[in-house]
Amino acid sequence: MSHFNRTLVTAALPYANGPKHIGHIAGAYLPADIYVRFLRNIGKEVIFVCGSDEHGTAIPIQAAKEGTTSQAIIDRYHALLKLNFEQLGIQFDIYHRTSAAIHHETAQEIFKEMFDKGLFTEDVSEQYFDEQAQTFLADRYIKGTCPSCGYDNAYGDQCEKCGKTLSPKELINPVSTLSGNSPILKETKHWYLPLQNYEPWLKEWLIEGHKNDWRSTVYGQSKSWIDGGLTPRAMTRDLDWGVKVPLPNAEGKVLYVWFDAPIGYISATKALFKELSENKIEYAYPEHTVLKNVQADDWKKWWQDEDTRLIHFIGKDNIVFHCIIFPAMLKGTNQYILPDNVPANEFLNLEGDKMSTSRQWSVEMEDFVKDFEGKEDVLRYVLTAIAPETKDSDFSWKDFQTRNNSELVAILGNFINRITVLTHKFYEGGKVPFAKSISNNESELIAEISRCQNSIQQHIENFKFRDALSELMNIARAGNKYLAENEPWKTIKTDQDRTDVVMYHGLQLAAHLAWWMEPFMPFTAKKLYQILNFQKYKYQIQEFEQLPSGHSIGEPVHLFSNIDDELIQKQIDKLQKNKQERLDSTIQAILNDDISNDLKPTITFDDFSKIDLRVGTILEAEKVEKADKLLKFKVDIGFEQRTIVSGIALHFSPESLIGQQVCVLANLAPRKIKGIESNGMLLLAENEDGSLKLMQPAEPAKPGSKIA
Ligand code: B3M
Ligand code: ZN
Repeated sequence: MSHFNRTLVTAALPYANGPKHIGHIAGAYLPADIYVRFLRNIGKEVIFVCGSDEHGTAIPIQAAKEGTTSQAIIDRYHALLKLNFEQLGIQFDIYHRTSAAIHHETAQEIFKEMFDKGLFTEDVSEQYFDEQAQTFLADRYIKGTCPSCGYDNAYGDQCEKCGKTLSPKELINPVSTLSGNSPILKETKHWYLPLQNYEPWLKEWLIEGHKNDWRSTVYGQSKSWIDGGLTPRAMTRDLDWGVKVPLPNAEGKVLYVWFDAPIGYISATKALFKELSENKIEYAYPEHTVLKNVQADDWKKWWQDEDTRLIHFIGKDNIVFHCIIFPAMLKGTNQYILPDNVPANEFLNLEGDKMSTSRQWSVEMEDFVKDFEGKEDVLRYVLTAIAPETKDSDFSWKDFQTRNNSELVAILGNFINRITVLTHKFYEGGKVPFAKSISNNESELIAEISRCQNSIQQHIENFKFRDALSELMNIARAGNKYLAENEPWKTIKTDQDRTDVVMYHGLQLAAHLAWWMEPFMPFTAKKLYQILNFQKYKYQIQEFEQLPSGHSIGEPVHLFSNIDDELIQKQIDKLQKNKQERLDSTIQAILNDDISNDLKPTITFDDFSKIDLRVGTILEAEKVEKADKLLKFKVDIGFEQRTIVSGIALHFSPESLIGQQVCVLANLAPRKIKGIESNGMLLLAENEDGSLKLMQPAEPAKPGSKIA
């Protein structure tokens, strides 16, 4: 990688619609930060841009939920996210926002450019429209019954119950969430990016060109999208929140959020250079000269010069946008560079379950920094150690505690503490001793440190941060082993020269650790620099000696401290409490809404004994033609086989019911349904969410058995 020079790093722009959790940090922001810090440290020209994504329907929906305006929502969460990132040491060069004027201008400019070049197609289609609210409805504003599983509250873009991706027109009985009315279909015009036109180029650039250097998960997902065939994708929406479509007769239309959001990377870069050139912001890293004395126009070399590498850090749910759609936009304009790599991470689960803020099964950044003040690096360490780089991984509080206590405290912290305490004990003023003649042990130590360092660098350059971190810990392990084997606390009594050699080497190792740990644990590195009375800019990557003989180190301080069970239990309890509350409220909802009040009038035992319930076995099940909701069954009830028609086709596939046992009301008078005589009725339980469950004997029973 040494041949490249300039690198532009981006991390996904988080929606400013709520707090973000540690899964987001592990997914994109932390690996990006480690990468950037490392490049800065080795003197590469690099900038790191990010910002809040403040458009899309997510924002007005959150505003409605909180009973406030979209503007209030983005202001609040933009400030919160910016603060939380800072608190965790995520050091962007700029944290911008897509509501900024410079972003609106940039996004409109690019749209207009593409429009003028004839890169869009126009299409009129029918979309749901709420007559009362006088507005077209974004997919998320429409709810209805899922055609796949029958769930009543499915959204226009997805059923949250069965996970199926939907389009609003597939919903059964669609309802507008704005007014509660059924929406009508109305024609509307939109501009589409004909992705199919980019297919030949994508095959060459992505499928051929990035076969070997992109992560297989990223490459695989992108390739299967392309292989599945690309279709035109609407780049505009009927919505009143977003970047206005810069064309005449486009009132009430805004750019699709996934059109404008990635352009946010470009506008953030523009804003960075504009502000720097006007001296509005001071550059954070004085030792790093890349952003000194810049012109507003310099953003261009970061986006338009072929020598710049562009790297997008994102989570796996954003892959198609960064690997296919945004590159197609950039390619279309023919003015910008394309991403060199998109090291997307998989998902981080929490205690074995999917992390989710709305389900209150998450660790929010804002909570972590409050509950674990001063332990930001522990989080960075753990999230890197378990980074979901190749597959989903799991965060658990117990593991967090163990990694702190038996890795950070027991290995890294322990080494630093021993070497610095001994230095003060053995040498007046904590002075680094002079090493006279070295033995094999020292050569081995030096070789091991240098092996680890090369390996860390290689892993970081290949976006393997987990492996890089484990090699960092190997340096500390080598230090502990070296001290244990050479026992300077013993030799001090007999052999001053030998003690000096060992202490000298141990101290150099500590200085190396400070520099190499900085990308991963910047707060701790800072502490260690102080303890060693050393500075980052003095580090010489090619040298073993960092602290010359005679250099005085500072006072020893513990880098890490144990996390006790109580603190961890509190977090576990909090999660369990949330889970219990969620369960309770679901049960409450069932009790309140559906089950409590509508009890039918009392009947006598005689009335009850008129009912003849039997166990039946379903022998055949098929759909009834021209009746979406009906299924026709042949049911064995022991002494005979019955034909029964039931309105449950939206809930079950016929095949799944064959062979199942079910309770049958056997003496119901025959009824004709769609021309078929139905003899009896299948009994089902209806859940609070409208889904149905067959009433079955807990153990198989003989068909015809009486139920009483
Ligand atoms: N805001 C989605 C997300 O936060 C979206 C990313 C935009 S990156 C240009 O996952
Ligand atoms: Zn569903």
